[in-house]
Amino acid sequence: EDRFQYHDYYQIDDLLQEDHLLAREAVRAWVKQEVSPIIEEYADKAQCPTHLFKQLGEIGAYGPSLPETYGGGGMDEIAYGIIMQELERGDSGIRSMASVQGSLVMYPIYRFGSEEQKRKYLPKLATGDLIGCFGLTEPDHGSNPSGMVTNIKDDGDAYILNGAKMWITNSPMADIAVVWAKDEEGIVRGLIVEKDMKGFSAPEIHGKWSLRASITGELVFEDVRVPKSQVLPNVQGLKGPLSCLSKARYGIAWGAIGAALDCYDSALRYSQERIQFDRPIGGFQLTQKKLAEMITEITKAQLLAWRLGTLANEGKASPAQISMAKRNNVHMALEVAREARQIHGGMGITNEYPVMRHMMNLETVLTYEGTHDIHLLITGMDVTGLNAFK
Ligand code: TGC
Ligand code: FAD
Repeated sequence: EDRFQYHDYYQIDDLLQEDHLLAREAVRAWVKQEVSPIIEEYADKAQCPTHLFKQLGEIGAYGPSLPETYGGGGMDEIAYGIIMQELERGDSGIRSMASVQGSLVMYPIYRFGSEEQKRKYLPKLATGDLIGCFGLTEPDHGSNPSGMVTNIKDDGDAYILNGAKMWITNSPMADIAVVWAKDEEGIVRGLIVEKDMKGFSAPEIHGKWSLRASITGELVFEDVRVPKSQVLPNVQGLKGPLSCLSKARYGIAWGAIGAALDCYDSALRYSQERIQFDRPIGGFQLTQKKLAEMITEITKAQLLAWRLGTLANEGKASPAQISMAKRNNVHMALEVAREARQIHGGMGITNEYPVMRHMMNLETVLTYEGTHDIHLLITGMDVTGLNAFK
């Protein structure tokens, strides 16, 4: 049973608008009804609840802050963040389904695509009638995507695409893939590759102990003939994919708070109900230290996300500010999950409670969209002006 109660220790809700709160209530109710009752079973079986792709479209989880013209939600960046938070309260994998579709597939097509591409793909992506994935990472190039070897060669009215992508969320299910590849001059270009193009396959990656309810795969391109009309015309270079990552990282900075809140809430309730030495374990100072530090860190993360959201609404959130929030909030959530796991004692390692699942999920969230250490180096570069990568 989903007994989740929200926690807003610093009355941050007072800083939100009516439409933010309405969006939150709607997504929270959906998660409670559609995600919580099934998520442990899907995670246990390492299966993706694919029936939720359409439903996520119906609740407006795909591109909530993209303009309505092509099916986006027309809301602001704070609404987008809040929706990601509610989804990740359910499961990081469910939030992943939505952040990939909205920020990594719809956003690049919206921002860098031709009018024809926007009309063809965006409305169907917004409803979940089409599923997309985003291929940047390669087997030998993860943190350093500029080293990518996936490439395109000119062939008249098409490009011939060769290479492979690794760790791609949704890929085995996807109808289209936004793929980043180098042209003959070594310039990174974006292409929309369709599932049935000859020479393209997307095998599933098995054996994950994390994000088990999310489907992950490879993208393999063997002389795939991609018409030139499938190239995103309005961007060249790594700033194409990196600007999509900024959008997704922003959503994750909010999303991770959802996972942390679920763990804290479960631990708080358990600490009040679980009796040892004839008293609730929440009465022991050591348990209180854990809970007090958890809510302090959650509150700090909520304030960071809110301020980042107001900057994003003004178009002023810098990539380095987004990195700081992604890194801080995901790490915070992982620490909260670990402490919550301890408070639940032995029960904490079972799927009777959500904490171990969140904890395992957050190990991926700490790594994808730029690892914990890569974001630290981005902050380091921003404050010193010195680049540790080169
Ligand atoms: P660098 O020379 O720094 O930058 C190249 C160009 O890009 C611009 N730029 C950005 N633009 C927008 N947003 C950002 N965050 C940007 N970061 C950089 C930059 O200004 C430059 O523009 P220009 O005009 O001068 O060309 O590039 P670099 O090769 O030195 O890279 C630096 C580094 C290490 C920070 C970057 O490579 C990086 O962020 N690495 C981490 C890779 C990563 O995050 N991969 C994520 C893959 S996708 C994923 O994980 C999806 S999971 C989704 C889910 O399931 O939820
Ligand atoms: P590596 O880059 O090999 O890093 C290994 C370790 O070395 C890390 O700890 C890292 O911090 C450290 N390291 C690397 N360089 C430095 C340095 N300069 N200084 C200090 N330390 C360094 N990618 C996509 O493109 N699309 C997706 O949809 C997608 N979904 C994903 C889903 C899952 C479940 C997972 C696990 C990953 C996904 N990724 C996706 C890939 C993800 O973005 C990469 O895993 C991530 O960028 C790290 O790359 P890597 O795994 O190759 O690790």
